[in-house]
Amino acid sequence: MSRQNQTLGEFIIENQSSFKYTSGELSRLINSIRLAAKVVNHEVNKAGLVDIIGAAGDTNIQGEDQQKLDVYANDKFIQTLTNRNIVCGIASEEEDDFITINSQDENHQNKYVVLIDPLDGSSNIDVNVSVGTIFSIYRRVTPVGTPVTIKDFLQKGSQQVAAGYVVYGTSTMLVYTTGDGVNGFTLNPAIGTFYLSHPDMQFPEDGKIYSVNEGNYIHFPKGIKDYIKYCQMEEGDRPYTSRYIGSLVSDFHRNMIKGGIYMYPKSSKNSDGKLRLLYECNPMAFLAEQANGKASDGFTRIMDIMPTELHQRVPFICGSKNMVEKAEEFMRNAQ
Ligand code: P6P
Repeated sequence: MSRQNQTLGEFIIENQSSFKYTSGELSRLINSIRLAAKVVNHEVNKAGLVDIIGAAGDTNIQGEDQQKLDVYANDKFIQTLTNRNIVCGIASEEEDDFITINSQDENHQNKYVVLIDPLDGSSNIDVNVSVGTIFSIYRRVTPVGTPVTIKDFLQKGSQQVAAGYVVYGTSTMLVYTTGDGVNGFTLNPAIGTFYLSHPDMQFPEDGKIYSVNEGNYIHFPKGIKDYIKYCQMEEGDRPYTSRYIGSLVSDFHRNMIKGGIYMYPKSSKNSDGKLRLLYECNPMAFLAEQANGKASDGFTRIMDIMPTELHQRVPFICGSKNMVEKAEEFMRNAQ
């Protein structure tokens, strides 16, 4: 089949054989995310017209004010994943603990766990800046037929079977990998169908964009400060351009297309950085590596980090391979 204008559904069916587990499972997993993405997209796109923006009047375990759309997106992804009867557990930025999904056949036969950041960058909603959903999928490690446990969630990123994001931007895109490259699908809202628009996405090995919140500069480790100054220096192809949207999915997506590096380092304010290992850094790291990019905490490959708790944070440096390696060099030299 010509890949031009291939729909997401056709792509999944055509590529099921490359998914090393039972063929139908990939379809049901990604299709449930596809459906939830369309439902959330519909609400995100009319934010401001209806009473769906603003604070939900509650805070999540991170101590962050939950936005109404955060809660809405969280509910929709959990509902859709539950209904497809393939997932045995879900962890979410918006949920204090993981959720056990009691499959219709109460024997817990479902084999997958999903970890999600249902609406990343939600502080941008009220100012009409793009936001995203991030998802990470593992096979459970405890015996099928028993209730899911925390062990099923605390797996290294290298064990992911699929990961991706939805970016609700000037267009809505679903970008994902199952370990066989990264492909991007753009939603045609008129008919509610995702079409393959960005086959085989690759990070350029070099780039000229750096993404970091420079308002935290004085709190950064010396190595990060030195690298930022390196980016700003008049030399060779530098200075680079600073672009920071405040939405990881959007900064990542732009940098993957154009070349660039995203950094959320630890600082004297955030001793482990801000981003969560399990449902932000690991899925983005899986995508980055599948797209010939790189992701580390400045010293260690993100996907090699052994998680110890559901909402743990790690410093995050991700993007074009040569840019990440240069930043790591500055981090090593500053030790
Ligand atoms: P800051 C959004 O809250 C997020 O998790 C990422 O999407 C984004 O890159 C970062 O935090 C923004 O954080 O501290 O720069 O506002």
